[in-house]
Amino acid sequence: MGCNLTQRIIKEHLADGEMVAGNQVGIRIDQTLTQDSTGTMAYLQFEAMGIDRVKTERSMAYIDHNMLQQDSESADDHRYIQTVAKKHGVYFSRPGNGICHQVHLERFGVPGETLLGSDSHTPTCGGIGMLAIGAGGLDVAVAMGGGPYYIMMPEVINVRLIGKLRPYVSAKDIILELLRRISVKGGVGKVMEYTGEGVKSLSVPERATITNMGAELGATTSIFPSDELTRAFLKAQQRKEVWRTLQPEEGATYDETIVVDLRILEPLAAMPHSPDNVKSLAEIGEVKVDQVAIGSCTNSSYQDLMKVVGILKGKTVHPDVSLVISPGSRQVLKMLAANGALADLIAAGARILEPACGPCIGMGQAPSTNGVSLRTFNRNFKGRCGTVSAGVYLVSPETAAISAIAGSLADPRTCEEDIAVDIPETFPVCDNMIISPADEGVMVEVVRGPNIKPFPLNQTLAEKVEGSVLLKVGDNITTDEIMPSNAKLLPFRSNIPYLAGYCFVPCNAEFPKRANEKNGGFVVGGENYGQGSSREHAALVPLYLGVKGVLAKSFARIHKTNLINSGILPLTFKHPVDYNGIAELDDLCIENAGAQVRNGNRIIVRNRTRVAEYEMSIEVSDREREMLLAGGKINLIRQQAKQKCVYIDSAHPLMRF
Ligand code: MIC
Ligand code: SF4
Repeated sequence: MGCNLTQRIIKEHLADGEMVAGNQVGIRIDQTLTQDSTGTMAYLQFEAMGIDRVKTERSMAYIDHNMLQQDSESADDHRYIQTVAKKHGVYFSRPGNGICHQVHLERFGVPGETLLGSDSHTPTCGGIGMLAIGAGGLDVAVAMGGGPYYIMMPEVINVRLIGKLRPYVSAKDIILELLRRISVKGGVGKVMEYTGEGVKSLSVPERATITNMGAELGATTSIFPSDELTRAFLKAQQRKEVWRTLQPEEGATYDETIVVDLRILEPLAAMPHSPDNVKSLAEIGEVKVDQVAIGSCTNSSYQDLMKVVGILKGKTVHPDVSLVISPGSRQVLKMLAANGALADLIAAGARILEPACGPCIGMGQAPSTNGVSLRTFNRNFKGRCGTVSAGVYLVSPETAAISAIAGSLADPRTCEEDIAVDIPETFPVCDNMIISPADEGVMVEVVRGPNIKPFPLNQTLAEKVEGSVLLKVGDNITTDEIMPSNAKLLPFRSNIPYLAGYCFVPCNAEFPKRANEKNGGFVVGGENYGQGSSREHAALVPLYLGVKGVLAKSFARIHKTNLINSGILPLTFKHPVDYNGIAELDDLCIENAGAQVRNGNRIIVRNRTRVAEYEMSIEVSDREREMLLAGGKINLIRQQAKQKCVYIDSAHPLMRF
C-alpha cells in the first residue's frame, strides 16, 4: 500500500503524532504567509512570544487587503507590518505587488513543501503541489517561531478528473461542480487530492483556481501533483530549481473517490448567498446584471485575464453594467500593459483597479440597492460585497466577460472568438517590490500607530462556567457574520475594542449591547459554525465580549481552532435535537468545568431556565484540552515557558497578562 500525495508530504514533515485518520499530527512548516488584515494580530502575537527571528525557510508578509486607506489606520498598520517584518526576518511584499496567494504561487511556492498562511485561501499553492493550509494568525505566529502546526490527520479524497474541458467551460466550473455536489461542509476534515488524466489538461493557474476555492468546501486543503506543467510554469517564473516531481506512490489509497468528467461540464454559477448554491446557467435563466467584477485570488491570473480580453476586445460594456477588473499581481498587470491587452480592456470600458483583494472583501465597489453582481470570486455571503440587499453570483471569467457585454447572465459558449491562452514561456519576473528583512543583529525600530490596541487574553477555565444564551443562529454561519469585514471595519483589525461594536451585528444588531449587559455568556449555532475566513477576530472579539462557549451541531475547521486558541469552549451537541430546546436568554451552566474538560469528551451543560441537561462533546486533542484549561494558546505557551524557565516577554506593552 503506497502513500497518496498528501500522506507523502505529511510524512516528510511529521514532527509529532501518528498518521492515523482522526489523530492529531504536528507538521513542520517550511513557509508562512500573512496578509495585512490578519497580519497585524499575527505579528503582535509573534512579538509577544519573545522570539527574535523567524525559524522558517521563508516567511512572507503581504499587503493586499486594506488598500482603501480612507484614514491613517491602514497606512499605520502597513508601516507596523513592514518594520516588524524587517526586524524578525520576514520578507515584505509592498502594497501594489498583488494578492498574497497569486504572488506566492508565482514567486515563492515550492512543490512538496508546507505553507501555513493566515488566510483561508492559502491552499491556492496546492496548485503547484504544495501542502498549503490556512490558519488563524496565532498558529501562523507559532509556526514562524518554529513550532509545528497541528491538524487532525485528514481523510484524503481522490478527485479523479476525466477528459478535458470544452471551450468556454472553465476551471472555475470544476470547483463549482464540486460545491454543487458536496456543499460548503463536504470537505471538512478532508484533503481534496486531484488525480486522473484530466489533470494534464489544466494549467497551473487553472489548478490554483480549484485549490483556492477548495476552501469553500471547508477542506483542510486541496492539492495537485507536481508534473511537467508545474515544471514549465516554474521555469517560466525563472524558478526551475525548486521543481520536483511529486505524484502519489504506486498503490496509493484514498478514503473516497469523486469522479468529475470534464467533457460534460457546463458553465455554472453559485447563486446568492452561498458558494454551494450552484446551478447551470441554463437552469438559472435570464438575470439582469448591474455589476461585473473580475479578479480575486481565485481568478486573476494572466491566463484568466487574457481570456477576458479575448471576449471584450473591440466591444463595449453594456450601458447598465459597471465592469471592474483587478489583476491578481503586479506581474499580471505588467504583462497586460506590455502586450496591449490593458488598452483593450480600457477601450471596452472596464474600470481597472489595483492588484489587490478590493471588492472581494467589500473594499469598495459595493453594488447598488438590490443590485445583481457577477463576480469571479470565491464567496458570495450576504452583505460581504458591502450591500446587504445585493445578490452576488460566482462565475468564471469567461461567463463574467460575456455577461458584461450582454447586460445579463450569458453563456460564454455563445462567443465566437477563440480565447484559448497558453502559459507564456517566460513571465517578466521583477521582485523589486519585495523588501528583504534586515540582517540578523541589525537594530530595527518597530513603528506602532495609535490604531494598535491591546488584544484580549482569556483566564484559566473557571470551575463554574455560566451565563445567558446571547444569540442563537442557524446552519453555516460565516465568520463574515460573526465579525463582519468591509471597507469601514477592515482598517480596525488591530483594534479589538472598536470591532466589538459590530460583532454578530448581521445576525442581531443588539448582540454587542446584550453581551455587555449580560457580562458575556454563550452562543448557540447549527452545522458548520464559523465557515469561511481564517480571521481569528471572529474568536477574539467574542472573547472580548465575554463569550465563554459555543454550542453547535458542528464546527468549521479553522474557526474551531481559533476558538480553542482563545480559550472559548467549542461544544458539539451529542443529540442535535437538543438544539431545538434552547432559546436566546436561557441561563446555562457547566458545573466542574475544569474536571469535565480534563476527564474526557463529554460535557454536561445545564439549562437552568428550562431545567434541562444537554450532553455535549468536546472533540479536542489532549494538547487542545490543556489550552482550554489554561485559557488559550498564549497562556499555555507562557505556562510551559515558565516551567522550562524560558524567557517570555511578559512585559510586552501590547498584551494584558
Ligand atoms: C476573506 O476572503 O474572507 C479574507 C478576508 O481573505 C479572510 C481573511 C481575513 O478575514 O482577513 C480569509 O479568507 O481568511
Ligand atoms: Fe483577498 Fe478575496 Fe482572496 Fe480573501 S478571498 S484573500 S479577500 S481576494
